[in-house]
Formats: sequence, structure tokens, C-alpha cells
Amino acid sequence: MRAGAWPFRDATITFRPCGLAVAGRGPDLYRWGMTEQRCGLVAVVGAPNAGKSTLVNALVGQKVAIVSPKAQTTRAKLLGVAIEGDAQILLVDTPGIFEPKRRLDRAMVAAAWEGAEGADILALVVDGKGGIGPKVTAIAESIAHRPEPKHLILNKVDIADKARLLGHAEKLNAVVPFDEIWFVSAQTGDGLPELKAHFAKLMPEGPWHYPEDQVSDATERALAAEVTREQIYLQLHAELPYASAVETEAYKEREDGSVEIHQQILVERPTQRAIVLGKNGVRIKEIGARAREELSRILGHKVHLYLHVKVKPGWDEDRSVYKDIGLDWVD
Ligand SMILES: Nc1nc2c(ncn2[C@@H]2O[C@H](COP(=O)(O)OP(=O)(O)OP(=O)(O)O)[C@@H](O)[C@H]2O)c(=O)[nH]1
Ligand SMILES: [Mg+2]
Repeated sequence: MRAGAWPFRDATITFRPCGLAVAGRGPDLYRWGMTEQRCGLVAVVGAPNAGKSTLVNALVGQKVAIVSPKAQTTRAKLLGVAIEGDAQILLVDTPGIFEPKRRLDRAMVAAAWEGAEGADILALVVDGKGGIGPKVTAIAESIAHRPEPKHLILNKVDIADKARLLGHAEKLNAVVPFDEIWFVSAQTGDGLPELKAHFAKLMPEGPWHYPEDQVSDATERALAAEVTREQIYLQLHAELPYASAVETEAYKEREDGSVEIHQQILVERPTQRAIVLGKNGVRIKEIGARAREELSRILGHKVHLYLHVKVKPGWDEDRSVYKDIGLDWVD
């Protein structure tokens, strides 16, 4: 990250109801002093594209993690904070676990396993629409002997065949003795109120770790970079999403209450830069327009977003980029 001309804002994101599947939270849900507080960690792990981030967003009741139909959307672990009655449920969204090739892949998978450390519940999310192939089985095998209580969450029941879902549950339960098996749709919300209430019940007694209105451990400027990256995943194809990174260089509040954000999109080669820009700059304009709309909606302020595409060969071998993404460097 280059030193910006303006001070960076390190505020975190606060609750802003937006009609997601399980939006119930707010001051009325918790009455100070009348109940014992509970708080715990739920690690959300699984293969890429299983719907982990969609699930975390739905349980929090607000978008905190980006989502796309492409695999490996989440790059670093992120905490989503859900509240249910007297319980604060800290949901660790993790990158999908896959066979890593590049250093970036290795760092992502390491972050996923690190996210599972010390959790009160290990929730394995599986795409119920897909089959249970060797990749999902390998993840199940690697959690089988972990000490944490393990929940299997078969997701996407809205599009999955019911009989196949039962087969998946049986097959995975033979690999891991799951404490609980859930069938949900993170997208439609099917089964989520029950799942959330269940997680809440299992949270250990202890004080809340975050203020009631905080929904994530990410800063607003980190979220801003993620929202632009989400548009790259949604609007660009082939190797491009994987060959790019986004850095927020400056983030400042204007006097009128709007936010001015400057970001750099890093790509590896000049040909990739040309694709991100598009003919006459149409693609970058569209990426900027959509990211700006989404950010204004999440932050509740008008946003001015300035994007710059920079060719930085080997950015995925640069320690400072890893730090910026929130990943530990792996050798
Ligand atoms: N139909 C349906 N689609 C879903 C559901 N949950 C997630 N999806 C879709 O599945 C795709 C992947 O969702 P993500 O939440 O990004 O998946 P992820 O597990 O976080 O993926 P990575 O970050 O790449 O590991 C997106 O297109 C979601 O809209 C669901 O319950 N039903
Ligand atoms: Mg994700």
C-alpha cells in the first residue's frame, strides 16, 4: 500500500438493515443486564463456491463478505458478527479449501485452516447441488479428528435434489461423525432462523467481544477494496479475477458527508490492463459504477470512487500486497 495523501479511515462497519434472509438484530433484541451474555466462534469452512460467504452474510443480516459465482472469491478470513438474543455469534468466513498452486493459493488455504483454530463450532458448508467428490471428501477427512464440535451444513437446498441431499449427508457422515446436520439455503433463508438459534444456544457464557452495532472486523476501506474486487469477479472472466488485486489507496470523508475513495486495481500484464479498462474505458466505468452503488448502499453514504489500473508483474509475490489483503506470507 502506498502512503496516501489523506489519513486512512479505520472505522469498522456498523449495522444497516437491508432485508437479507435473517436480519433480526438490534437494540431491542438484547436487554442489558437482564440476561447472561454469551459469545463464541463458529468457523465456516468448506470447498470454494459452497456458499460460505452467502451464509455468513445471511446470518449477520447484512452484507459483510463478497460473493460471486466464481470459485475462490474470498481471499482472507473475515469475521461476521451475528446477534441472537443474548448471544453474539462470531462467524469466521474463510477462503475455500482447495489444492493450492501459487503462493497466493497457499496463503488462502492457510488462512482457511487458521480460521478454524479455536472455534466453538466447526461448520463445514457443502454445496448440496454438487456431488460429493474427492475434494469435499478430503476436506471432511481433514476435519474428522479435530476436537471441535462439527456441524455439516448442506447448502443450496433450493436448487438441490432432496433425495441426493440425503445421500450426501450419509456419505459425509461416514467420514466425519458430525454432531449436527443441517439442510439450508443461504440464498433464500430456508432453515437459517433455526440454524442461527441453534448456534446461539451453543455459544459459551462470556461477554460480547464487539459492540452491539458492529457487524464485521473489517475496516470500511478494506470492505471498499473487496466490493470493487467483487465487481471484477462478476464482470471479468477467465484468469482475470485471479490475476488481479485491489488496494484502497485513500479513503476520506468529505464535508458534505460523502466518502471519496481512491483505489488501485493491480494486474500482472498490460493485456490484462486493457481488458479491465475495456473498449473506450467502458468496462472500468461499469466496474466503478456498480462498486460505487454497492458501497453507498452498505455504508449509507454517497460514495465517489476513483479507480486506477496498474500493471504490477508478480504482485502475488509481493509481501506488502499480502499484508494489504490480510493474508500471512507463506514460504
Ligand atoms: N441457489 C443457491 N445459490 C447459492 C446459495 N448459497 C450461495 N449460492 C451461490 O453460490 C455462489 C458462491 O457463493 P459464495 O458465498 O461466494 O461461496 P463461498 O463458499 O464463499 O466461495 P469462496 O469464497 O470462493 O470459497 C454464488 O453465486 C452464490 O449466490 C444457495 O443457498 N442457493
Ligand atoms: Mg467466500
